[in-house]
Amino acid sequence: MTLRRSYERDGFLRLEGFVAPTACDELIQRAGELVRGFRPDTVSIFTTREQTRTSDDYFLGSGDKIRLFFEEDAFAADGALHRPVEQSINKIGHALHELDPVFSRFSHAPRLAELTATLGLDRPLLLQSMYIFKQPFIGGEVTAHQDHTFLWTDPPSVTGLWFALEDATVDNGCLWARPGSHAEPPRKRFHRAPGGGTAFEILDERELPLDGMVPLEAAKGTCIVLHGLLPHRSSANHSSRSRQAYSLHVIDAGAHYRKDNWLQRDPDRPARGFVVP
Ligand SMILES: O=C(O)CCC(=O)C(=O)O
Repeated sequence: MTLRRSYERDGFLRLEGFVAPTACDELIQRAGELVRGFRPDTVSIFTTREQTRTSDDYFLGSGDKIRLFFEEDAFAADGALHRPVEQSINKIGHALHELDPVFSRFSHAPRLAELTATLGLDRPLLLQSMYIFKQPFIGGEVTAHQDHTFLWTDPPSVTGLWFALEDATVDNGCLWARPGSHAEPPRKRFHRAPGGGTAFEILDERELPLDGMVPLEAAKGTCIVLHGLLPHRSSANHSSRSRQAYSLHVIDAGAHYRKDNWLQRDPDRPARGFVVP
């Protein structure tokens, strides 16, 4: 079966050995440098459970910047960090792919353009990048969601390229999804609220089904491609091993990107394709 047919059937692809171990290590090292250079004047926590937490200006302004977000469980009751800052960050988002030279080089590799062309994205635009630490002991759960909820285009086009930079297993919080469930209609749409902050527009009251989800364990170097309508989740990491991953979200330039999507860019610096002019 071709890659395209397999992707259309399952809503995801697991491409083992897509990234060389040395390239994974280069991204891990660079993310470490960014964290060590972080001097927080803003403490923003990333969680998929509480919508209000994601509404702060630091988050909403991060679409074309490099910003760091803390783990929810990083803080003691008195507000102090339990652990050093490098073990307390949930993720870095959301424009590493264009602002950081190391991540930009990785993200614009011709192989990624070839992959998205194979999947049928005619005019791919790199919209969002995230470096996800899934820290040992405190790495937070990511509840079941469809990426289309957050990066809405008409028609749906968002496609996730998720790279395991370390082995991702059930123990340290790998991704889970049910093959074929990208046929599920979108349940909700996350958008900027007219009065400020963000809100969910409920389109279908039913919860996303968790039944039948299987662990997408991924050895270091694996690329997992995720269809924008595929419900997926990951558990909290209670193990002593981190589960670092880099995730890129690509949309099709031929699809309409809503003006009230949470991620907005400086109009003078629109999202670009794989080829840097
Ligand atoms: O890495 C994770 O645990 C979740 C990532 C995810 O949901 C995504 O990249 O769309």
